[in-house]
Amino acid sequence: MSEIKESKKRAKAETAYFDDLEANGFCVVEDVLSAAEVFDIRKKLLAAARESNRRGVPTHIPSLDQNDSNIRVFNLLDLDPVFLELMGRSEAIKFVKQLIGEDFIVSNFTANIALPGAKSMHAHSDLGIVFPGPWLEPWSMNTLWCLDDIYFENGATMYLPKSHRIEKAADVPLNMLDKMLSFRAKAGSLIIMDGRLWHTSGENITQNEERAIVFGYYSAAFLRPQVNWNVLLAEETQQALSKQQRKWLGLNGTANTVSANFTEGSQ
Ligand SMILES: O=C(O)CCC(=O)C(=O)O
Repeated sequence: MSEIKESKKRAKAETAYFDDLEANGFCVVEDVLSAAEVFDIRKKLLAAARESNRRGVPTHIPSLDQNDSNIRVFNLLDLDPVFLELMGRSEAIKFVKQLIGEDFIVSNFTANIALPGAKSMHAHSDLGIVFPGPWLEPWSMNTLWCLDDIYFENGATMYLPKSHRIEKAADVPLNMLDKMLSFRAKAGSLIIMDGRLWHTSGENITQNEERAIVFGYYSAAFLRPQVNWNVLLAEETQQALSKQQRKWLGLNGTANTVSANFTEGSQ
């Protein structure tokens, strides 16, 4: 295929993703990570989980999960540089800019590995966690890096269709769990999820299938991030960051007026 045809095809596909996001509050982009990348990142995620426990940050959080079959890994950006790379992957950032705009920050970067026996957490919208509402615009969004094939039986994330249109808590249906559907995606896919979409982790009812997903959560720069990167990132990690990464993590003096760099020195 000629280069022009190839780029027209890409532009058409991109428009379809943006249309999906607008209509459904999510889109699934397949084959973003190669099989080798999935293998490598998954291996590093398991090592990060071990290191997190070693540092005293447990991977089972009883207030989030009913049992220890959900392995939660927090502060991934401090645990392996591969996650800093994921944070800045152009395939994700183009959606962040489309949905939120140029002034965004990285609000959190975590993973959840659902092992057989994993149960669902409380249903929520990610924007609802950082902003009480009204939820009028996609001021935040999640990127779901699928490190396994994900589907109903192995606990794929479940979502409430069209719930990105819900503007206030009073309009969330009481029986939303009955109406939820599961994402379905191949390992290596990137799911883009509008921060307003209500969702929960699915139950893993398989005997021996694991479901690992890395969640990169971005929000408008005027919202406080879910975590305080100044505290969480080790000095060594912070020293190695690029100017761009520092900005996205709100590490500069102008924390939530990202486009104003007037207090920064040249780094
Ligand atoms: O693991 C999942 O499928 C969803 C996780 C989630 O929504 C969260 O950790 O806030």
